[in-house]
Amino acid sequence: MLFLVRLAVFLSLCGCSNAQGQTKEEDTEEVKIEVLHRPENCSKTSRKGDLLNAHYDGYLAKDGSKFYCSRTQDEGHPKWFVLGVGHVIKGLDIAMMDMCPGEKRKVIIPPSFAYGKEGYAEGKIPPNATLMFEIELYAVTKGPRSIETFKQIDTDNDRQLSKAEIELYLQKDFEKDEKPRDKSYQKAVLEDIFKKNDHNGDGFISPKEYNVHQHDEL
Ligand SMILES: [Ca+2]
Ligand SMILES: [Ca+2]
Repeated sequence: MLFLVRLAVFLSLCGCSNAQGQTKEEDTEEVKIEVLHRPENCSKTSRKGDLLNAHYDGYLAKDGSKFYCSRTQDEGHPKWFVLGVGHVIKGLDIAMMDMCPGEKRKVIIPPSFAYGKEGYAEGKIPPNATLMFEIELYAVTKGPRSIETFKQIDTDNDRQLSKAEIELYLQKDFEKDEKPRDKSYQKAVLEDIFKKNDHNGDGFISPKEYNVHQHDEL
């Protein structure tokens, strides 16, 4: 089951945008982060590609009205999402970096990092709205696109994932799975991964194509 989830995320992340950095010169607006509470014991912090579990409340900055509360949805379960890959608005991807489990933050997100000129949800978020979020992070787990996973797949350590390396990784994952899979299914999965991730078509998946942070000691 875990395999299926991982695979689904692996496959679905192909078209994701780079949430950070690339649009910096676009404007001078920035995401403001205020740390409300940081646990004393903070051994690991959130990074791009990590799977996060968090509650967040969203408010319109102009009048403080609440437009979103994760606590009132899904029977109050905190939300799971992969950080830094566009699963949430750009501003939240930025605001939740380097956070430790148990940390609380208040963040101000300008419209260019939120819903922009268009607004969202039929005026629930009006055009050009600055948003304020209160975030409480519960858990940080290494996501499917972590640097650890990349290194695990890259058995010859040349910073490129070859078809053979990914095939081996899939093979191990399939073996963990209860149900036996035939070779053709595995081959189809492999082809699909390359179709969606090998953007320059050189037959390898680079760290960039895999979408992990370049400066994470690769
Ligand atoms: Ca390799
Ligand atoms: Ca490539």
